[in-house]
Amino acid sequence: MSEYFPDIPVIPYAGPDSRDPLSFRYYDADAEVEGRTMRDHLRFASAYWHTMRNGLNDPFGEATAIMPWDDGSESLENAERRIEAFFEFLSKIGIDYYCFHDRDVAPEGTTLEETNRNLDHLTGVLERHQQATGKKLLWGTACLFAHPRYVHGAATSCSVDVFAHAASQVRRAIDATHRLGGSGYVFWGGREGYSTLLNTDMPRELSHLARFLEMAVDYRSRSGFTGQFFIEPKPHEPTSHQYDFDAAACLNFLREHDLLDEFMLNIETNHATLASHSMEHELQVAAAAGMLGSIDANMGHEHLGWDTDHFPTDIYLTTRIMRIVLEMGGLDSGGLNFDAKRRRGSFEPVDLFHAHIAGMDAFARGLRIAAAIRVDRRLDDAIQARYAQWDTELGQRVEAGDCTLEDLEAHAGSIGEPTLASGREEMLESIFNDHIR
Ligand code: XLS
Ligand code: NI
Ligand code: NI
Repeated sequence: MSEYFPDIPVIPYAGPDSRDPLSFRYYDADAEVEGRTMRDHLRFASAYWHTMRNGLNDPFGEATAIMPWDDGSESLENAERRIEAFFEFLSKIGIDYYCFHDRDVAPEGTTLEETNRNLDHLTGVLERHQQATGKKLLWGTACLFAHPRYVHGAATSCSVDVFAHAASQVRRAIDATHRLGGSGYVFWGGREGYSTLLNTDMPRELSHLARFLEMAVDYRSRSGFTGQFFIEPKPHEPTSHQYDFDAAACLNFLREHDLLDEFMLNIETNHATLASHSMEHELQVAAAAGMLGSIDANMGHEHLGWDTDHFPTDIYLTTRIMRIVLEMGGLDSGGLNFDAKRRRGSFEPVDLFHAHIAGMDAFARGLRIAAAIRVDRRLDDAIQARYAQWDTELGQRVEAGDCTLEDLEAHAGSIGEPTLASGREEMLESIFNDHIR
């Protein structure tokens, strides 16, 4: 097997004083935090579509990425070479998992039959590389947004013929994920939404989306795949309104269609910010419902209103994420998938390493800082103290549903104007800052 990254070693952990950019300064895979290794807490995955298929073009300019292993063709040989390069990358960077769309790894053929054959073949190649390297599939998915047939949507297309194509694609992508032992399967509704209500029957499209997911659930149980299904919310882009707008909208949709037990959510930072939420908000909404399953780890740019998928290098962000993950006891079958691409100017192959190292080190720091915040307890105690009145007899009665409006009016009449304490936001931010080191 040829080497695709010949000048790059297996990236070592060298400690915070290291000045070698091709070393981890914070991510020490086997170091323990709260009794578990960093590797187990973080469950990093690399996204095949960004790492291997993103040439770094933007709406104003063509691809810049140098990919010596890729001849630019749609041949199966080229697809195999990319997979070889990818597994070498995973081995050298020390990432255990990956995620992919069907079309990232296998070219579409001229007939459905040929397309399926291509996917089967390349799934076999992925399988062999997994066996040889010990790398694992975190989740698979179907690309239901790139091909022109999905211009009006896939499961929400105005055409039942397109719906049928999408159904076939999901069936095959579930099969591939199953064969590769994937922990999960993601539904990101790429073009499930609308551009204008002038041509859209929204209730009809939404009911089709529900039927589509029901069929996937049915197929999963019949096929014997036991992986977790995830829905990935996103508010807009490419459509101006996506049906899976945010965590709350997804939960509502799943509840309405009695699908809550079959899915969890895969929350992505840049999608949260596009929805005008913080990532923390989205994670909290999902976690509070017991529905936080996995994370697409990236971040946007404060000046750009697009899913720029930058690598997550902001330690405040990673700390906030890891606080919530630790609080809920870990990600279980999910992971931290770097749904992230290098900036257009970072076009050399070595930048794939720098970018992942930056994200992994930022999460390792976030994990340690979040654990320290939990030991310190000042922030948790402040929240508890803030709601202390609810622990009184009256508060407990209200929470238990054992109170009427008249009871409360009697209480309000007897106490006069309530006394309130400060919310102490700046003090709490300062305590948070105590830990950022
Ligand atoms: C796009 C999405 C996509 C999903 C997988 O914005 O984040 O990459 O994660 O289809
Ligand atoms: Ni994503
Ligand atoms: Ni995204």
